[in-house]
Amino acid sequence: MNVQELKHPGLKKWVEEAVALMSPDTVEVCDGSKAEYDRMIKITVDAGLATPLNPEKLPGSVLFRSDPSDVARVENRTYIASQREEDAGPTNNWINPAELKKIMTDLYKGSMKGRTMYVIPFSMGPVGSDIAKIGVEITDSSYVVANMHIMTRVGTKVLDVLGSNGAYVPCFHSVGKPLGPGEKDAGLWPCAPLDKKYISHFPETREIWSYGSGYGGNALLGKKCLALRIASVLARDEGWLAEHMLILKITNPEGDVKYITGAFPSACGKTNLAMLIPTLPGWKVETVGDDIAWMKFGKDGRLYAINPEAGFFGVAPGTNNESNLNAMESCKKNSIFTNCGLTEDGDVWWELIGHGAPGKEILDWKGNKRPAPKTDKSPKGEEIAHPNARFTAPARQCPCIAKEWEDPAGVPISAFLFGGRRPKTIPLVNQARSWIHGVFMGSIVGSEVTAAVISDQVGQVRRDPFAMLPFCGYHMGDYFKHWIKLGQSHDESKLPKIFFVNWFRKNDEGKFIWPGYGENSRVLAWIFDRCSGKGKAQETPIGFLPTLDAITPPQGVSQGDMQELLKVDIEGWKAEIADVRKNHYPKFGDKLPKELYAELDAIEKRLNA
Ligand code: OXD
Ligand code: MN
Repeated sequence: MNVQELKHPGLKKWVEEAVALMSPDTVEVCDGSKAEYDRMIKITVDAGLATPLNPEKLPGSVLFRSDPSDVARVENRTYIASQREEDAGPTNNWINPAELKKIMTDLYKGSMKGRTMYVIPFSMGPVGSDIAKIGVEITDSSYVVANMHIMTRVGTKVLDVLGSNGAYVPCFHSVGKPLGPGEKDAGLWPCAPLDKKYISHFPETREIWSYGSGYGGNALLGKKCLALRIASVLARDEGWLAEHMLILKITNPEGDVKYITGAFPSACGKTNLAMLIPTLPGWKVETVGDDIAWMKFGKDGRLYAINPEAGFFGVAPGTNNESNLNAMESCKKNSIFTNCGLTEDGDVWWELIGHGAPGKEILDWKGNKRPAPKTDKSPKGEEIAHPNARFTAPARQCPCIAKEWEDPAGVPISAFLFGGRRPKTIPLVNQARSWIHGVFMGSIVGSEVTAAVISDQVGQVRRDPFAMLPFCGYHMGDYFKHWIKLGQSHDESKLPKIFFVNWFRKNDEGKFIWPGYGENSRVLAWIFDRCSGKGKAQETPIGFLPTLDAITPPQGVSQGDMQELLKVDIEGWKAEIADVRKNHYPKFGDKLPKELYAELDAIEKRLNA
């Protein structure tokens, strides 16, 4: 389709203005068809950017290698450009929007010369769902178009819903690498240098402008930019929730079903939990979403969640048949791999995939020939796959995808989980006493920083409230207030119950006490039962903990271990509370709701009683 055929005058004008600014050679409006996807892949293969994989092993799949400067989300180049700095808050990078638009307009001038501009109409959420939102991304990257086909719903069907005056979030994206006459990418991933990359959000005007990066959340603008940073602002204004949460469907042995969502910071096994294979006989766990949940109130006063995405953008290293068989199966075909190793037989390989690589040589993520590894481990810094190598796979290919995953009405949520990687103090599971106590728990989520994240903080606990630290599009203090207000304005008995979980407790020798993975189903079963008014619990100063006989320990976990996992570490909690009071809450200044200080005082009093 060409721009002249667009039936939405506002959209047409916006595209025409972008064309005048960015000067692409040609413009295409994406129709979302399979033929279009195949053409995008062919363009990238012809440009030397993608390698087709062995069709007998990974039919319909390709591997990309990005530029070494363009391998992850760039948080220090990500901006919330609200009119007032205080509306972005202390946890976001702020620039005055007019100033930022001026800088970026200069960068966008002629940035698409020698390239095609693609106009991608996309829906976050099932097309036409009341909970879904429409975005339109303008990009000069065929890699982005192909990924957006998998991660969102794209094309003419979205334009049909938009009609001639529907609302959409306009999203600009350019890799920032115009081509001169006759110039080609010639196998080099196009992007701009780090100090020219900008991932910008304008919350008041609901716009996204991204420049200079072609990778993941920097470039696939439906995901973190729209579905979290902009959507969190929409949700605040419209009375709903846009959260960095997985969505699970759980069925008990009697056939009763409940849905729960869970927020966890990076490197806490979120995708693994979303696709867990339960070890508890008779229980079934299915996936609705692995990263983002949008939740609105139904007429019955309950919260209903949709997964706004249509695919998984999963971290490859560490994923194997033991840790996540369902993810391995999801990316067996029609998938895009980025920054993985390439074996001699045309297969992908990554660290902790569960086996060495065949043959004599392998190409690493930079395209260098290396000896084929005999095991699945590499020394730190010498990895064959980049530690943030990814697979993009259609959610419908997941063997445990729930049949309701595309229900436009969403699924009713019974529980919220919060969790982090905490070697000490935080018990295996703890149920909040009330909504406000649960919001307090969410506001203090912390996780031990692993080597993969920020090296100078390794081993320390970094607070990541609601796992939204890099994704909240406004002041976190106001975000806490929004959660509190939702509780105050709805019938609490119909709201999800709130739980804090911790799969990562270690003993004094530094060994994990709880085996995690499928065994987490034992904890999910207790949570499920608590939501049905069952499940044995005792009231403690920090919340409701399972009684010692409420969770049957997995093999290898002794009664003593269970006691350790389920005890209230009074001294540890006092230190936790002191840290929140001294180092965490003051960051939010007078925007920190007084209700949260009241919770802090109350828990301290109970611990001292
Ligand atoms: C992600 C993230 O990629 O949270 O989902 O960083
Ligand atoms: Mn995420």
